[in-house]
Amino acid sequence: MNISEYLDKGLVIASNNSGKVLEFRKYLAEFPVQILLQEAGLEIEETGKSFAENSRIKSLAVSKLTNCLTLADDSGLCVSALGGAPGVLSARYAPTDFERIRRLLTEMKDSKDRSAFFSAALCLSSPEGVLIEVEGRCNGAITNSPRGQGGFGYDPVFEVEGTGLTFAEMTIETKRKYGHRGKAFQLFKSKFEDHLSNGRSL
Ligand code: ITT
Repeated sequence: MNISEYLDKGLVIASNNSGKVLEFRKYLAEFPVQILLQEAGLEIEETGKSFAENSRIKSLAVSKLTNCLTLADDSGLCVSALGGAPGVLSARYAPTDFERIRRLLTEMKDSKDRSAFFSAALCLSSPEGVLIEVEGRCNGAITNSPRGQGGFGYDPVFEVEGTGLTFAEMTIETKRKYGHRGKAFQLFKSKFEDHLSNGRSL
């Protein structure tokens, strides 16, 4: 099957995170493709040591399960004063967004160095294998307390370098411009368009 034939069946977003799914829906709106979601509650074990490895694991597993083209995102926050933590364990840092933020601010309490970055690794697979892998990064700093109502996850405590705003104080369009996922998607988009125009067999 070639990529267009697969796309006729839709594109699965391999994520249980509604914040990520909302961003991808916006990003993919310019492509004439039906967005599908993976089965609710499906959990693929993330055994990788990097965002890229985990993204590939999720993308390949869900693509094989659904027999559809599948886009996965593995992302997280790396904090200098915490030696890069929570990193690939960002989702497992505590049970809820609220508790994850509380733990982060508690562990950062006395740190003068607030620098941190977000990374997002995207992987597109067909059931036959990986097609596209890209990664985007956004530098910033951990705030002393949460600010803003938008976004999801750690957004209220991450101030984006050069903007004075947390992700939660940005519109989804501005977050796309500066953010790790938006930057990764820009790289993804040009590769995806190449695949579509070449109509390659997969
Ligand atoms: P899926 O694996 O099902 O996609 P997840 O939330 O478990 O969902 P990850 O394993 O990639 O996703 O964990 C990423 C963690 O980092 C999770 O706690 C997110 O809320 C957080 N995160 C990722 N991108 C973020 C963003 O743009 N803003 C704020 N927090 C983000």
